[in-house]
Amino acid sequence: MQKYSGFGLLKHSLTHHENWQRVWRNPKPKKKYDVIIVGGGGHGLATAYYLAKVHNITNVAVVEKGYLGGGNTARNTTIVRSNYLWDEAALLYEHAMKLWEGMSQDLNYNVMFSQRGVLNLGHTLQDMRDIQRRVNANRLNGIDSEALDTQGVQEIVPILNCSSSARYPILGASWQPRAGVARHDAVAWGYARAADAMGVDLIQQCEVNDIVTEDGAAIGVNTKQHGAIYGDRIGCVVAGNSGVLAKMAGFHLPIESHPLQALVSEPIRPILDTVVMSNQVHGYISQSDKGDLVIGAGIDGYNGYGQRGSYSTIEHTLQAIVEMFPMFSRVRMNRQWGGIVDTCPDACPIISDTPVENLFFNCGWGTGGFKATPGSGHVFAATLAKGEANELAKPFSMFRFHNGALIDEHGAAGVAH
Ligand code: FAD
Ligand code: PYC
Repeated sequence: MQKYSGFGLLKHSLTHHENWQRVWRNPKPKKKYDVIIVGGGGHGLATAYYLAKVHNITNVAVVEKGYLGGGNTARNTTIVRSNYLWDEAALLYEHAMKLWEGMSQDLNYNVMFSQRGVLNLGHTLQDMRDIQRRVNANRLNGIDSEALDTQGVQEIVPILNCSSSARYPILGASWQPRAGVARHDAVAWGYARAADAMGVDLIQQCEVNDIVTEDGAAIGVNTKQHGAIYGDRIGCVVAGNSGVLAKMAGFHLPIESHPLQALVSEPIRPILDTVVMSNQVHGYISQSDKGDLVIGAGIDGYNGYGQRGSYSTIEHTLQAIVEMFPMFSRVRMNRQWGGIVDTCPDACPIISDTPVENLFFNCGWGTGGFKATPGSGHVFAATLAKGEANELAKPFSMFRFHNGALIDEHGAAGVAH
């Protein structure tokens, strides 16, 4: 390792920010593509990557209004797990989990996927019944999942307040050992770099303000910065703005947009080596590799597009954390932020064709889409390549809200919405 004196460090910090090589190109959009993906978050970039890699479709543009991975991908708390209740959701999230397990090798880019395990705590008898039911369902689907009692939880997290005199005593938890966290930016950058290398055009600072249609079919998008860009198929992956894009195309999605907040503390020494979530007391926490405590809870209850949130939610979240971890009461909080999440009535996503031919939507992941990123991209790429839903995506059609085939995952969503 190279050693620098204080002066050397200063010199290098001032001089080494030059001649950096671009990790991806900055192309001008072509007039026409096979596929246009609107939204350069993790899901959009993963979709582009798998279109090129699995389906050999490289004449693809990702059109992003800001910078790549600057939306919810940059704002989420990176919890990855696959312990969902119903077969349809469990299979989709487990598909993603398997891709997570090979992602750094596949992309040749370290996404720092850390399988440190996730605990979902139970505080009431009903919680424990629900946990047992979900663990059983998970195991039937081949997903690693265990039901723990209080002592089992305490062994995994000795610093958690498991006293029976706590206001909401911890009766047990579900435990998924293969679950964990990943480096969110690296996921976006890894997919972007690999997609670009296969010829995908990543077009940043380019906002779509209309869907161009002809005889009821989408033929392109109109953009503020570059005018019309045409495509045979259009995939919208614009978390937080899905309703806005659907309106441009002339239909409604059963989606509400809400702020979801998170915050991090000052960095402290390593003290928490797993992820702890409580739906009942309502807060969740992990510790990043830098040492910050990464904290969040549920959505702010009102609708909105402002990427911030209300004070009362932060206050409530920290009350929950201190209830569970009294020792954190003196840790100072460093930063707080919000993202906008698109929530569906059944807490499951929409991966679907739409009333407009050649226009597809991948949205409604609510508070829990980061964990799905590779699986979502993989099945959406297949859907866009074939022009019809891939097997894993079929149950998530937007038309399930017409025929009533809902998949209620509010219990497994882990975060209230
Ligand atoms: P984004 O990363 O938001 O990408 C969508 C992109 O579309 C954006 O970059 C946006 O700029 C672009 N866009 C929008 N409109 C237009 C337009 N008109 N033209 C061009 N581009 C446009 N999930 C988990 O699984 N685990 C967690 O721990 C977790 N924690 C969370 C914590 C917070 C505070 C938040 C806000 C979310 C959390 N989530 C979590 C949810 C997760 O972040 C999202 O479900 C996921 O990141 C969505 O990915 P995406 O690529 O679809 O969206
Ligand atoms: O879906 O596991 C989740 C989650 C945790 C925090 C936000 N979403």
